[in-house]
Amino acid sequence: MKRLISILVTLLFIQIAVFAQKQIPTAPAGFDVNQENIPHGKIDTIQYASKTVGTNRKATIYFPPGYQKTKKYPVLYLLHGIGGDEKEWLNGGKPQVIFDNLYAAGKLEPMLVVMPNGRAMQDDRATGNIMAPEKVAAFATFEKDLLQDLIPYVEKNYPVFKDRNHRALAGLSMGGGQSLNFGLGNLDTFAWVGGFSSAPNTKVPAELLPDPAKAKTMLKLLWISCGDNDRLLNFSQRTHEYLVEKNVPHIYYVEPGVHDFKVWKNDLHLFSQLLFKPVDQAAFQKYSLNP
Ligand code: FER
Repeated sequence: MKRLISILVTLLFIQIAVFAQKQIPTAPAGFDVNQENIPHGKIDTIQYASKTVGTNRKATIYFPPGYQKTKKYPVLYLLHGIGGDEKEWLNGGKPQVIFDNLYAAGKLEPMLVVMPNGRAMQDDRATGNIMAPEKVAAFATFEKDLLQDLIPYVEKNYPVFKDRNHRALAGLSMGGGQSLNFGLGNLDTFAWVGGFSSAPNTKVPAELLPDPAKAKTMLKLLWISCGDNDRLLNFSQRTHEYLVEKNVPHIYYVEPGVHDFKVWKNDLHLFSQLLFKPVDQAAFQKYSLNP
């Protein structure tokens, strides 16, 4: 009996030790709660002429607290999911609250955040059958709109840096697939890439990253995250496995959760703090459950 108890106690301690070792970072309580007594950023809607679609298209934009036209900023392009539009992040994720809080804590490099409509077609509203083939195809068409219409518009009209080291691309679900596809497919344009709960539009790994050596030298940060109970986890998992096989440094962050804004807000909180700062690849491990 004594022996049994001592075995059980030992097992308990091993459990505790393993648990302690495998804590992954998560956003602290209150990270997404509006605080009245701190400086707040500003939100605006912009319109740009899209040659790709042949219409004027909308995007929302968040300016950091203390924004000054005489300064220069890097830009995060932040993409929505299949049921969303240029307002989805603002409505569902309140990124302005997350960012305001991070700025107040001195944890964010000042940046503009542009939230476009990633459904690049004439009627780009998220109405009717959002899974209709032509609507899904419009998420791929957005690559051209982003590169040839939106980014040039932003860089012509706002005080921003115009090089790859100062452009980040990230998104949730369909927007995560877009970010991986367009980001890794256009390494000359983006150095910081993040896919949150990336959807089935994510290219298969060998197409996504045909030249791992090039990606390795060019990428500052490649972030892949997903909730552990998300039915789309396999798209992140297979990408991660390929990156491991090809030795491409990246963060693979699997967190408790499903396919929802609780996960994406946590991702945004963690991912945004890494942007446009010196990168410590050794610290990537702390986001992973794998030793
Ligand atoms: C699919 C399942 C999910 C799909 C897209 C999604 C195009 C996208 C989900 C989202 O953006 O939240 O089969 O096919």
